[in-house]
Amino acid sequence: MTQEQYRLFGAEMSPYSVKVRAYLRYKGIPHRWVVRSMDQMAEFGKYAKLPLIPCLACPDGTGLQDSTPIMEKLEAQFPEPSVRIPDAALDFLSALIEEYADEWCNKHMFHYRWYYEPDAKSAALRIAQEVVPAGSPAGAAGQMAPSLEQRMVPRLSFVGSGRGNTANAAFIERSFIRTAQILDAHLGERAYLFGARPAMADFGIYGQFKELLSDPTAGTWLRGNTPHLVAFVERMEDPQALGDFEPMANLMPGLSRLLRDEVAACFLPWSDANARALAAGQATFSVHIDGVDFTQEVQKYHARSLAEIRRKYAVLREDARLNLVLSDVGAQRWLEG
Ligand SMILES: N[C@@H](CCC(=O)N[C@@H](CS)C(=O)NCC(=O)O)C(=O)O
Repeated sequence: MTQEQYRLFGAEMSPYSVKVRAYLRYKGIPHRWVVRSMDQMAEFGKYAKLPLIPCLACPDGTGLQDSTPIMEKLEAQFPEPSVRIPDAALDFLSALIEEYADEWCNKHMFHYRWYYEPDAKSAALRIAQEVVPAGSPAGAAGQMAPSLEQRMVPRLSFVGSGRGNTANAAFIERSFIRTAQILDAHLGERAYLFGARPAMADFGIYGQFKELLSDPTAGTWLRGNTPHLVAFVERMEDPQALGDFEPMANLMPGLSRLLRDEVAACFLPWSDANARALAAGQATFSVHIDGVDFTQEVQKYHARSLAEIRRKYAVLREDARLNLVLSDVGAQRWLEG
């Protein structure tokens, strides 16, 4: 390893880790991928303030965490090839879809990974295989997997899912199928979400769908129903610019569907209700979306990221083209906060 190299502590099973890895690859930033296995915990601990991956160890000895701020910070240092879109309105939509992917498509991902027993068993074994120390005896991962599964299944409640919570589970699956179908149609006409090169949004969507694709139930459905989305995930493993971003008029038919039916109809009202409940000191909250009363535990992190996307919108509040799109799809009121 050279002194100048970044090291990305992550895991193949972590959507935010593979998201940042794809970004580093696209930018051509020299880096080394380090699986945060049990024998890397001490090294990881030198850089990570929170026990979360990804964590980027920088050549100056500092550590960065949280995928979106990591990419924003690197973007300032390594401007080309840019993942920011010169059209400010489209660039905001890219940030909004990235936020949607990180915070809402993660519900799809986490639900499918742990809700059905065959998926949970498969995920637990694959995670165990990644984290067991090098040189462990054969069978060590298999021994570790059941306890991992036992620890993770109850965490379905963090995303509002849970075995026995059939109403929420059906809601999350409907949202997943709708999202995947909209993305598939949109990606049938272009290589990336905003045209012939990747933007911030692409990395967020890729991270969650790469994981969904690796899990038995969701992966089988995606392979059978959404070939363009599957090809996109494969392309994003090592993304290359193939041309330019497209103008707004070309992109809006597909993006409007995603923004209307998912971002504005489900994600933003849910995130707004979560932030309000947190401010009111509640432990759980309920919100009526997509014809369902969706109830779940309040989550602190989502409130912070909602505040951040609202801050980004406030900067562009006078952008008439952006406001037209956001009001047309029903997203504006949620962004005004
Ligand atoms: N908002 C964070 C989320 C990071 C996160 O939730 N990471 C998960 C894995 S995907 C994690 O580290 N969980 C605890 C663990 O695996 O030990 C980001 O974008 O980086």
